[in-house]
Amino acid sequence: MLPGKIANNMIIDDIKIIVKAGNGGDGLATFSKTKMTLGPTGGSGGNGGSIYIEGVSDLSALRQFRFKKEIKAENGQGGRAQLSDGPDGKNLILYVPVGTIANLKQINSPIWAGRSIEIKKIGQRELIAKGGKGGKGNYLFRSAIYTSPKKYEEGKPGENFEVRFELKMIADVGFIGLPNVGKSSLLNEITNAKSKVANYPFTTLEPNLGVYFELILADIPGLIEGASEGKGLGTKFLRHIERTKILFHFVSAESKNPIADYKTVRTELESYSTALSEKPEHIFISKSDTVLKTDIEKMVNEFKKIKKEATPISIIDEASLKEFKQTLNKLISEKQS
Ligand SMILES: Nc1nc2c(ncn2[C@@H]2O[C@H](COP(=O)(O)OP(=O)(O)OP(=O)(O)O)[C@@H](O)[C@H]2O)c(=O)[nH]1
Ligand SMILES: [Mg+2]
Repeated sequence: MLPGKIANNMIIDDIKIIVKAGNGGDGLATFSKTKMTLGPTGGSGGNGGSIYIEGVSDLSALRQFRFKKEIKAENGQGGRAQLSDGPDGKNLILYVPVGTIANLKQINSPIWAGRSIEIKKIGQRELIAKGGKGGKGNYLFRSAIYTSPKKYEEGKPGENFEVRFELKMIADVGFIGLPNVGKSSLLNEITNAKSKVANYPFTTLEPNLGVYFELILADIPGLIEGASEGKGLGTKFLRHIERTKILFHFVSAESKNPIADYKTVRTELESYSTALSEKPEHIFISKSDTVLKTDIEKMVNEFKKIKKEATPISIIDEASLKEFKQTLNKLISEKQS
């Protein structure tokens, strides 16, 4: 793929846009044409349209902003004669994937110290830029003394912000490990996911989610030594599992040194984030069908020596899959309690 080109199926997980809520319409100062009265008849301006964000299940929803970097809501229209108020500008709703955090700052301000809004649920709607209020027309300034006021208000400007949308998926379980250890294969086996599988490293270029009853499982691209310095695909995908409750760490039975593999990934995790490295973790020895039972036992014992419990698993071993599902079921019941 050419640098800078984005494949159609890629998830956009970090994108900046400008939002401009509509300005309020000006109030009008006008008078009744009837000679007898000369009373004020200027209507008020309409309110500017506001901009909201709303959570949807479509993880690729941020793609709409790839080419549309500035979103503007309608202005309120000016007040009219004969006590007629200007129409309000229409509100805009931007649909963003659940798990999106919107960070707001003033346009051109160097710091992102503004508001931060998180979308946690489908249908959750939050205001990000409020439309300006319409100005009052002169009719509203009339009083016993000022029967023919020339006064009117201008509409207020709508709020403008620079918004950075960051998608942090809300998965319950994060699959980690070196490339080619069978993470995607297992995700596909257990859930309805269609994560690409192949016998070479870095098959998975984007995080994939699978749903197992109430659990969301996230399969992320493989990590390698030096990932935290940008080697391989780097560690930027780790943020997709920052908020998972538990990590499933896969080490391939085909490896010559499973403990070293395990430690390599742990080192990368630790240099990325302490919070992530402190999450509970289950270790699995994947592709357990590829070696002899006695070799698997040896590997399990090696893990015991470093005080870790490792469970063998293979996508062609029904018993191990059943056990894997039981582990997931247990997580579901913990989630419910
Ligand atoms: N024999 C055997 N092969 C497996 C098993 N699980 C996966 N494989 C094979 O291992 C290879 C890698 O599988 P993937 O699921 O793509 O591995 P991955 O960990 O997602 O790899 P990356 O996306 O590159 O990080 C594929 O050729 C799979 O068919 C297993 O349980 N047994
Ligand atoms: Mg994969």
